[in-house]
Amino acid sequence: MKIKIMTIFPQMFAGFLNTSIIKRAIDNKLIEIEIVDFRQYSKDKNKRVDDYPYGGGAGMILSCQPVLDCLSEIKSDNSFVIITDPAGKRFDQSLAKQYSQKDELVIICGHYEGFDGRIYDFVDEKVSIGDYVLTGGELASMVISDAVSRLVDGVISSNSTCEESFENDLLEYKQYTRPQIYNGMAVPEVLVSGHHENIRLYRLKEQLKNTYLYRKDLLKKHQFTEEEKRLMKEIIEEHD
Ligand code: 6GU
Repeated sequence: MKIKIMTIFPQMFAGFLNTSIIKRAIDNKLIEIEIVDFRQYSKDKNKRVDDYPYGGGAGMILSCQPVLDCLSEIKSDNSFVIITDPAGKRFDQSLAKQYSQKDELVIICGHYEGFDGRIYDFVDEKVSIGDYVLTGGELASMVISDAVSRLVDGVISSNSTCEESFENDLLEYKQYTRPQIYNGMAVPEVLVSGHHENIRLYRLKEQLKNTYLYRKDLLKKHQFTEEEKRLMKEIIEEHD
C-alpha cells in the first residue's frame, strides 16, 4: 500500500520513517510512504500557504491553491483522501483496518485555524485521533500511518494482530517474561502451571477486568459469550 502525506513540515517525519517496524516495512517494499511538502506548490512569490479568514476572527487559514494544486497532482483514481481535523470522525482500530485495505491513502495535515472550506469538497473523510487539540496534523498523520501500516500483510506477524487490544472490543491482558521472580515480585502462578485451559480462562478474565475498570464504554458494544458472562459476574462481585 502507498501512503502520501501532504505537510508543510516534512522534517517532522524523519524519525518516524527511519525507525524500527516502519523502516523495515518500507525497506521490504510492503508499504511506501511519500512525504509531500505542499508549500512547494504555492504560486505566491513568498511561498505562502495561508491567509486571513473572510469575516474576521483569530488565526490563519490554509488556502485552496497550494493544497488543491498539490492534491490534484499527487492523487490518482484509487486514492482515498483524508484530512486531519480535531473536528473529524474519530480514528480507531476498525477505521485503521478499513484504510489498510486501500491501495493508496492520501493524508492532508491540517494547521493553524484550519483549511479553506472549499478544500473539504475534494476529501473523502475528515479524521481526528482523539478529543484534544494538537498544533498540527503531522503527529496525527503519523499515528494513522503507523496503525494502518502494521495491519498491511507481512508488516508484522498476523498472530500479533489477532489477539491484541480492541480485537473483539476487549483490552489486552498483562504479559510476563523471565525471570519468574524479580525483586520479590512473582509472575502469576497460573502462567507457569502449564495448564492451558486455566491460562486461557485467566487471560480472558484479565481482559474483561481491565476493560471493566478502564473502558466500560467498550463493554457496551461487546457480545458476551456465556463463559464471559460468568467471568464478568465474578469480576463485579470481586470489585464491590
Ligand atoms: Cl487529526 N489534528 C489536530 N490538529 N489536532 C487533533 C487531531 C488532528 N486529532 C486530535 N487532535
